[in-house]
Amino acid sequence: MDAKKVLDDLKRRFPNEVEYHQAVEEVLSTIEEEYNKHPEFDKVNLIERLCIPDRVFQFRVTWMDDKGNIQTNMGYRVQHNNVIGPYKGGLRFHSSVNLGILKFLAFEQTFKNSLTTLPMGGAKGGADFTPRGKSNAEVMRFCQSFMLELSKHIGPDIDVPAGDIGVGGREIGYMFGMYKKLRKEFTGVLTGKSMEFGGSLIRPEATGYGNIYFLMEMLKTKGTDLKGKSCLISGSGNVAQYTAEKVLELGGKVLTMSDSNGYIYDPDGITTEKLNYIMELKNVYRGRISEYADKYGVKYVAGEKPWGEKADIALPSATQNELNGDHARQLVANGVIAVSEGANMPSTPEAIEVFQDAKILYAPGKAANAGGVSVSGLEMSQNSLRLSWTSEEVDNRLKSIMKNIHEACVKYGTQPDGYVNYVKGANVAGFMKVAKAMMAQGIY
Ligand code: NDP
Ligand code: 2IT
Repeated sequence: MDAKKVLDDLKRRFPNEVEYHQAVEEVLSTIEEEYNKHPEFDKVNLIERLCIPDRVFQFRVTWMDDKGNIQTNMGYRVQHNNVIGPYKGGLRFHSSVNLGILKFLAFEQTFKNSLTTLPMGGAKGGADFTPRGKSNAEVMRFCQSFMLELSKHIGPDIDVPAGDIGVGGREIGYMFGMYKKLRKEFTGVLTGKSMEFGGSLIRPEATGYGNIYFLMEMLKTKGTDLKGKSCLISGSGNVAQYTAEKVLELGGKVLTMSDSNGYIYDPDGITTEKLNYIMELKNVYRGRISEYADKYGVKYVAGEKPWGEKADIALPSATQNELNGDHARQLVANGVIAVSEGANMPSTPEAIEVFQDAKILYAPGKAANAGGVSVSGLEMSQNSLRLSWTSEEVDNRLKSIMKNIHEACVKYGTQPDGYVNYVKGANVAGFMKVAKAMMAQGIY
């Protein structure tokens, strides 16, 4: 593999898509050795075919706000690869959304979904629309207009979207309703649905819980667990909330949570009661995390990330590139023993290098946060069966999937000195399955 040429070609063809370049560069640098053991891959230019999405849809979304003004946003769906199953991946609604970000997310999703062992290809979509600050009626009109276009490209055996930043149960419900009306069919075309119409138990919890199940597997390799360990969590959305819930259940202490304006630091730890307040604040009132500091009289740091605080474990659960080299050095200096990513690509390449040089436990998002899409896969199975499983059944399957992903990382990522490079492990394991399926399906 000529990794430099592949990357240079991508940069020439898709200039300015920096997050996409970043994600591809990380994967190429870690799979190169394994790839080169298979000369048959290079003969069919497999790597370039795997790096470039199968197709990309872009469309204008027009909707009317509550004042009667006509608003436009850009909508997208990136269908990256479907060799192991229908395209699958979330929708992100946030003002920062652009094609480069969605291409990085769809690329990552392909490897992540391969790791889950379930039959799902990779995709991602969304719009540069932020639900925050909009009324329910505005969000509904936006979702309906978005689905008017998206519905042409998705289907239960074609492409199955779900949530991501800015897209939760409310948005999925509005989009599902519109798809059903347009197509006159009731199918499992979206996951993350409410329980009343085909959603799976544990799907809201799955990404956060799954990250902690993965973390527990990593800690086990060091003969330890979460009891008495302090954790820094960034974000206060879906992933962060259920990460915190599982940390508390397993005896850990949560010191911080954040949003895009700043973070709160609670030296006594966020208790279950305080977490319930955050859930209501964020999911019902859609308020700011600073209100927690006002209510409980703790420190709020505006405009900063929580990574300067001292703790045993860091769980980035907000967004990409939210933890840089300086943050990583600070965490390591403060004695962090593990970093497990709930968000997608939250650590910069420099930060990853710092963690790996310090030989701490470091799990990349595509392994550690795969629990969300795994339970989406289980939701698809339940929809196909027209049955629903109990919480316990779904949770047990989630636990065993996270354990399997951990084992795959150890298998492919253990270095001669015994250190597990989870980035390499996840990338190689995810890649090999997709590559073998691509080889079997011919050149097209
Ligand atoms: P939510 O929209 O529920 O929450 C996002 C949280 O991150 C909010 O606290 C938000 O703050 C904060 N945030 C968002 N953008 C930024 C930014 N640019 N800078 C700082 N903070 C930011 O999203 P999720 O919890 O679902 O997603 C969080 C991460 O987890 C994302 O990286 C997502 O891709 C990843 N993920 C999500 C999965 C899922 O099933 N939902 C599955 C796997 C990964 P604010 O309210 O101020 O915007
Ligand atoms: O990044 C992710 O894995 C998600 N946002 C979840 C995707 C899904 O289809 O459940």
